[in-house]
Amino acid sequence: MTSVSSDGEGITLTELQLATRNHGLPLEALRWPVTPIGLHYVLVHYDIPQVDPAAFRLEIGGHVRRPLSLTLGEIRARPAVEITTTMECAGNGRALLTPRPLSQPWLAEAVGTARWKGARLAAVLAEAEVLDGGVEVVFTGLDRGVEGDVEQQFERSLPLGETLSGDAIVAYEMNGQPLPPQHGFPLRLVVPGWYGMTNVKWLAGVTVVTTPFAGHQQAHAYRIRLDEDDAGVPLTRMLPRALLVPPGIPDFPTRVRTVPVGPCVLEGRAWSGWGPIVGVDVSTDGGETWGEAELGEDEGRWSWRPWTYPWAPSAPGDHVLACRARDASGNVQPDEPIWNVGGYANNAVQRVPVRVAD
Ligand SMILES: Nc1nc2c(c(=O)[nH]1)N[C@H]1C(S)=C(S)[C@@H](COP(=O)(O)O)O[C@H]1N2
Ligand SMILES: [Mo]
Repeated sequence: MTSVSSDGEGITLTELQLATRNHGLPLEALRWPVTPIGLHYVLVHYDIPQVDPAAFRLEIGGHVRRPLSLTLGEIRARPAVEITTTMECAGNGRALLTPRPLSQPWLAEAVGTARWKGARLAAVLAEAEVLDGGVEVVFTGLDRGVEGDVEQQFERSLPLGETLSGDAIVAYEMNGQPLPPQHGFPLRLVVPGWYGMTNVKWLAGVTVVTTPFAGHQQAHAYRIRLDEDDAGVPLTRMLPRALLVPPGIPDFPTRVRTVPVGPCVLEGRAWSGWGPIVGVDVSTDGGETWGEAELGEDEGRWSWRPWTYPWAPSAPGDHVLACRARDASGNVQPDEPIWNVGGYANNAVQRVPVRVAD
């Protein structure tokens, strides 16, 4: 059961413990089109497993004609694809909800973009020959823990159609290097456009099933539930979000920004799992008035899109900067979040207070 903070309560030790294990993208790292490995956000529910690559096998089974047991060498020997993909945790924005659901307390930084290289999932499944009657594919990680009083491995499923038609890969490289331990060494699933939890790390099992998977991460977690009695709807693709690189210089430790009077260029990136970004609006007065940002180069279907917005504050004073993205499916970012039990999918507009000084 997810519980919430009491009214006005600061971060709890439980949340702090998660926040020191997992980390976000420092927002200034939005400047890189592909996030350097150590700056990509990390989210691990249980412990990072240590995996012996020589003994490792990926088991593909369940409702298939030819179960496969593949070594890393056999997976690497297949035709490789490399995709640049923006990945965001479904819990991004959770700590800005009131009351605050008690879990990893993300603000806005649970995102990153990487070049993932691997073998096409659809090709691997084709080789195993999925039998008639298969409805979903379950992806099992090697990491084990207890969640909702249930001992489990981290496991999630996808509808069979998504796995056969989509761009999903089983990835063994990130930014040209073997996966680092925290990002799933030696193998992880990458499903472009879907929220982070879909991308099962330390992937060891791919199982075709004939009834929908009802494991904890599917049937209980990662659903938008408006209260504890609500069965909810599953989270799938990432809603649009724009983030800006906080301009100027930060105060230590509060991180309040100071920007000099005069012209500057605000910059950031925007993404959506529901279609290309078609526009980004920027406000320098806390959302009262908006102007349209200029979109930068399109770096590919699944990669975030850069944007810039010129600004020229002429006098000292306090401002609240804000930005919001629109995608080709007509989704826009809301001003206020919709509260839900798990604290998911809060893509309300980012607000960055800055102090303009002489
Ligand atoms: N096996 C396993 N896979 C996992 C997780 C996990 O805890 N165990 N966390 C998921 C979640 S919630 C997210 S947001 C992404 C984070 O991926 P990253 O740490 O590579 O950024 O991995 C997903 N895959
Ligand atoms: Mo996540």
